[in-house]
Amino acid sequence: MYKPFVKHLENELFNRFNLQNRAIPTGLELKVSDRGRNPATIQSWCYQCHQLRKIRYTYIDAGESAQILNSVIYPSYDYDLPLLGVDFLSFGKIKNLVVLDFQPLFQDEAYQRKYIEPLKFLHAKYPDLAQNLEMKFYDANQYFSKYLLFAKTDPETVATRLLAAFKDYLNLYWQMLDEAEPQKDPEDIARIVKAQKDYDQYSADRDPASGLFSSYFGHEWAERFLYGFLFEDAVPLAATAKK
Ligand code: BLA
Repeated sequence: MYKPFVKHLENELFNRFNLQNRAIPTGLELKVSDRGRNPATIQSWCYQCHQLRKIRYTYIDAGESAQILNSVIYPSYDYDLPLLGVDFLSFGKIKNLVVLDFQPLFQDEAYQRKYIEPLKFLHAKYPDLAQNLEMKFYDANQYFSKYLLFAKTDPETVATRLLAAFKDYLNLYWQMLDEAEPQKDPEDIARIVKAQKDYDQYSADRDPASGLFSSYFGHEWAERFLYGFLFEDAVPLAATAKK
C-alpha cells in the first residue's frame, strides 16, 4: 500500500543527495515473523549525507493485516530545521491512519514563523488529510506542528491525495534545507543536539508501536529495535530508573 511512497522517497533521496549507508545494528535491518495470521516482514534502511545526519525508513509488510511506512529524517546538528516525520499505517485496509509533519525542535515564535508557517498553504491544500484528530499517545504541542497532516482515511485517498501531499511536503522540506544557513555558534549547535536527543527520548518513551513490534517479533527484539535503531539516542526507561 505504501510501496509507491518508498519508491518516491528513494528516488528523491538518491537524486538529490550524495548518500552513504548508515549502519543498522546487526539483526535489526530485517526480521520475519510467522506469529500472526499473515507472515510479517519488517525491513529498514538508513543513510546519511552532508546535510542530513540520519535518514531512516522502515516498512512493515504483513500482507492484508498490516502495511506500515515509518520514517524520520534528522538534519545535521548545525541545521535547526524540523525533523521530517512520516507514519502511515494500514490495518486490514479498514483502518488507515496517516501522519505527516515537519516536527519542530523548538516552539518559540521566531522558529514557528521560519519553519512552520511556510507549511500553512500545503496544510490548507489537503483539508481531507488534516482532520484535527486528538492524540492519545503524544502531546500535540511537543514535536508536532499545527500544520501536520493527520487523518483516518481510505486506500483510495492514500493512493491519490496522500501521495500528492507526500510529494508536496517533501519538496517543501528540500527547499527549506536548501535555503537553511548552517549554525556556527557552538551554543546554538548544542541546543540543536539536545533537542534532537530529547526528541528520541520522548518518542521512544511514548512509541505506540512497541506493543505491535513485541507481538510480531518478541519483546527483546522490540526493545533493541526501539532503542538501538529507531530512537538510538534514547535510554530505556528501566535504565534511567536504575540510575
Ligand atoms: C500512531 N504509530 C501510531 C500507532 C502505531 C504507530 C502502531 C497507533 C495507531 C493506533 O492508534 O492504533 C506505529 N510508530 C509506529 C511504527 C513506528 C513508530 C511502526 O515509531 C516505527 C517503525 N509517529 C512516528 C513519527 C510520527 C508519528 C515519525 O513515529 C510523525 C509524523 C506520529 N503516530 C504518530 C501520531 C500517532 C501515531 C501522531 C497518533 C498517536 C496518538 O493518538 O497520540
